Amino acid sequence: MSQDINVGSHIWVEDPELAWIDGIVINTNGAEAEIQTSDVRTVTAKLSKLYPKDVEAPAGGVDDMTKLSYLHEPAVLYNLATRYEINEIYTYCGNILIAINPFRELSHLYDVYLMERYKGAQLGELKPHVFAIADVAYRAMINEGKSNSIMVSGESGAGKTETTKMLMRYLAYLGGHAAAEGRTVERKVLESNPVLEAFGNAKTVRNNNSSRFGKFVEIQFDERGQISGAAIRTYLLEKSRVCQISDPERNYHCFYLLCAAPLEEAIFRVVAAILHLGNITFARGEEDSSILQDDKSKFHLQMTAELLMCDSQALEVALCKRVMITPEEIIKRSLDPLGATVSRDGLAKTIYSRLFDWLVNKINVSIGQDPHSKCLIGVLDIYGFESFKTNSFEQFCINFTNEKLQQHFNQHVFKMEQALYKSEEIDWSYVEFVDNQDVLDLIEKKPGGIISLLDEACMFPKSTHETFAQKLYQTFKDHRRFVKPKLARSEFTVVHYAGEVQYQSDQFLDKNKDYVVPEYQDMLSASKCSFVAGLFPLLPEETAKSGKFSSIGSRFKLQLQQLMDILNSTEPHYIRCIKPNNELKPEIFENVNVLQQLRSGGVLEAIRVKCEGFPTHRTFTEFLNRFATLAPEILEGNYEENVACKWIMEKMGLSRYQMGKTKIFLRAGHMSELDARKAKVLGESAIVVQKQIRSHL
Ligand code: AD9
Ligand code: MG
Repeated sequence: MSQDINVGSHIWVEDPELAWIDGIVINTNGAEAEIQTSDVRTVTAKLSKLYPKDVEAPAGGVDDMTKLSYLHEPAVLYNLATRYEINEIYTYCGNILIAINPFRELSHLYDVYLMERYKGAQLGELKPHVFAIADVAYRAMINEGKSNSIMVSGESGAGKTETTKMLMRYLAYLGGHAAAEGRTVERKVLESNPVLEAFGNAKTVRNNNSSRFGKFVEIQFDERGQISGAAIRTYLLEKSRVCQISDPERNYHCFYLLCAAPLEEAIFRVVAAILHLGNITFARGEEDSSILQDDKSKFHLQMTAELLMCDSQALEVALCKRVMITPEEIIKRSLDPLGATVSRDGLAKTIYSRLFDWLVNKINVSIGQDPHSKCLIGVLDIYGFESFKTNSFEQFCINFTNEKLQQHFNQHVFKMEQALYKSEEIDWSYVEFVDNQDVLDLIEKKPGGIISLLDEACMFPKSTHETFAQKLYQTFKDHRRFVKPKLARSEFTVVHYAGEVQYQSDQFLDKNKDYVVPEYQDMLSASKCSFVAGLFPLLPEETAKSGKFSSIGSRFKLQLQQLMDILNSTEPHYIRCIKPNNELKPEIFENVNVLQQLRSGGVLEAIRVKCEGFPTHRTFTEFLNRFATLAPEILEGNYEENVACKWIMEKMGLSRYQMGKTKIFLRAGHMSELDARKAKVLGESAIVVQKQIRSHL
């Protein structure tokens, strides 16, 4: 369907700084157009790169993207920006809620009065809100007896954890008990937040209270719809933070809280031990061995041993020496100072992650699960897609998670579209659906995916990150989602759904090995402090001595699969959090930054899926109100509304649209074509409309 390009059209044109700016075409020349932008500049651009602007769009934006006449990138962005300016931080995109961090208290948005209003309200009846999503999930669970889940995603500092807390507060409000004896389950669930945050959150450059783990809270309900139990699952705590932090970032909050806490509690004993452990430094001893650097280090070693209630001699040996088991003999090898430091950090990380797991388990026991519960609402607060200057194994796992969730999301969006088409009884069979299965295969296929190859490399003693990378280059040289960067020796690039990410493979092997050195294991399981010993239960002889490594990657993959299994058994709801700027300040909306997040969060992908089908639907009445001028003759006859709509479409020579029971479903480009014709009819000067929606999304 080609269109005449005319002067006078309102359009969006790309802009290096603002991403998109609106303007009017003032001249055309072949495939080029000259445009006067709204900030009164004249620019030229290819006609094929212009998007139509809806001049009839309401001034304050629309609360649901599907109400946009043109569903394309600039319209979506502009709509969000307009709303953010007037403190409307929530917008729907169909059933997806987009939440833009206000970086200021909007307490009126979350009070009990508002909770009461959202209770039982239809989605769309009130303004978009997290409460509305929680309410829909709760109603669906009660009415259909089916579990629901709410997935909250977004980049660091976008507001996931705050949103999750809001959701949990609202669910506690809906499913709460009249205070019986003791603390209710919902109170315990809400109270678990500060504890988990103390041990799992830290200040980073992106967020002052950044969660360094993924969290899935499963809230269980009884048949009366009251909360009867809960379970918290956590994913991939960032262990390295225990030993490596760069200014101005900080370690986990608990290390600072410790300074204000009494030492008798067993948990803080362990936290304190980790602090002392970190202060032990090593100097070069005889040959390539290492010794404690000075008296200070001796003191810290002593303190660590006392706090962990283990033998200080054994601790020193365990730090400085390593037992090697060969088929012939057992050798005790000395570690050089660097090796001893690595070993020390390994110990700190292991202790901390065991402590964290213990805590999560303790919270779960304290809250209690309801074995009879049939329905649950799961709330997922998980790190969004990450692409930094250097990306290591953590980013790889995080992005793998996001690929998984993205597939789930796409399938859902597609299914919802189909459901709508079906309910309107229209033919949808030719709507195509392309998802990201190929990236997932690249990462997790067994055998042959990156995770499998990494495990193989870890089990083969002679492997290095370079041989691992070579193996990847060889295996995936023709894979369209894998790229070997130019001149790379050990880097590799994965073409993720949200963009390319280059990974540095140098620490992949080490980070994938989850292996507690037997010396540490023996020493700590023999601790006189039952709490410490409990963190290191004795392993069956065979596993302990075989030195067989357990792979973090494979275990994470399994955990993720279990999560997906739960999610797949639920009715999903999605909240996409957006961070409007990197200064963490209110009132700043950075277009380019937001667009990137809409892309990573799959919002643009969801729109693409919609555009494959029928991105614009209008009720017959709405359609006629807008376009009756195109066929004034219908006003004279006494036609059924749907007949009149069809008449207009046929008169305009547009096909491939569909008539539903109450709505007309338009393909990408139809709306702009109709608007262009209307403008012509209305006698406006010449019109340019370019439909490029599909090719750009
Ligand atoms: V991270 O991946 O864990 O680093 P989150 O969880 O996405 O990140 P978080 O919820 O911690 O971000 O939000 C960051 C900060 O933004 C909070 O500490 C608040 O100061 C601020 N924020 C987020 N959402 C809201 C809100 N709805 N109202 C007011 C908010 N402030
Ligand atoms: Mg968080």
